[in-house]
Amino acid sequence: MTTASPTTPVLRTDYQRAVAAYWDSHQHDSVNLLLGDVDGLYHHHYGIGRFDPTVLDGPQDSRDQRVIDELHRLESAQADLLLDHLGPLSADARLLDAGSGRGGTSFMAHQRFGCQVDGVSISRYQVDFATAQAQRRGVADRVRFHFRNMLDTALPTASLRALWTNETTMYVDPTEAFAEFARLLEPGGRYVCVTGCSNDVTGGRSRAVSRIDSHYTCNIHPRSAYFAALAASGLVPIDVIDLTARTIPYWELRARSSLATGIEQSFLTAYREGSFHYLLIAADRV
Ligand code: GPP
Ligand code: MG
Repeated sequence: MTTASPTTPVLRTDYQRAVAAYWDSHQHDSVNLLLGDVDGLYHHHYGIGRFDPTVLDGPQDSRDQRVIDELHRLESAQADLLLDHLGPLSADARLLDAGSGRGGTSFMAHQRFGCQVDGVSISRYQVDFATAQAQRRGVADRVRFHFRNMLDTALPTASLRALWTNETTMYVDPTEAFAEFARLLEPGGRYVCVTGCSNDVTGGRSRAVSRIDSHYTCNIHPRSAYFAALAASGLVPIDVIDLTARTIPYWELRARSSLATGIEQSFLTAYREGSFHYLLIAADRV
């Protein structure tokens, strides 16, 4: 897609510079690279679905690889579920991956729908990594990654049939982001958000949620903030799916793997105590 230059610098604030620096410095994150090496889809999101408990048994020397394969399968299942909610799409539809990471969900969308996909990220490292993947996969003319801020993408107004955020809205103010998404979507266009959000009902942010924020330099929003921001932007929810119970097995398996990073118990605590939800929200632009 032709893109104008952003009207403001890509990194607008000290916070955004800190987030970009965090992701630019994550170049040896084996929990993501080893999973991506399984089939060349490098994800920066978590998984859903039951794991096969037999991966933990059997020969010790191949246990790690069995667990890696299984965690990757659950992460790709999450992306597949997200794509299921983009709606029927023809190959001439234009799509945006807002916070595209190393490109995993973008490539899956292109594979499934044949559409042109643009991804934006404020990490130059991630944009370069994903662009190299697009070249390796021979789809660089159809799947493109840009060093851009999702709050100011400079993509044309009403140019997109669908867009998604796969665990990226905890880095932005949802009101600002959804206003830009509403601008980008054509009338009737679809926005799908998968996110972790704190539970308004249990009150302020729990210790476990605060630990997750501090681990990833992010700012998890309350559930209510999503629906207020959607309503304010003319994005009308059609599906809201609580994926919390479906993501807990992923964290249980990850906690038992040699790739555990130390954040697993915080996710398990937050989800089990009910202070945190894993949600998919699909909304239409009116
Ligand atoms: C990172 O995925 C995802 C986030 C930083 C967003 C936080 C998500 C929430 C649901 C709160 P990753 O794949 O880079 O993380 P890890 O390296 O831990 O696998
Ligand atoms: Mg990961």
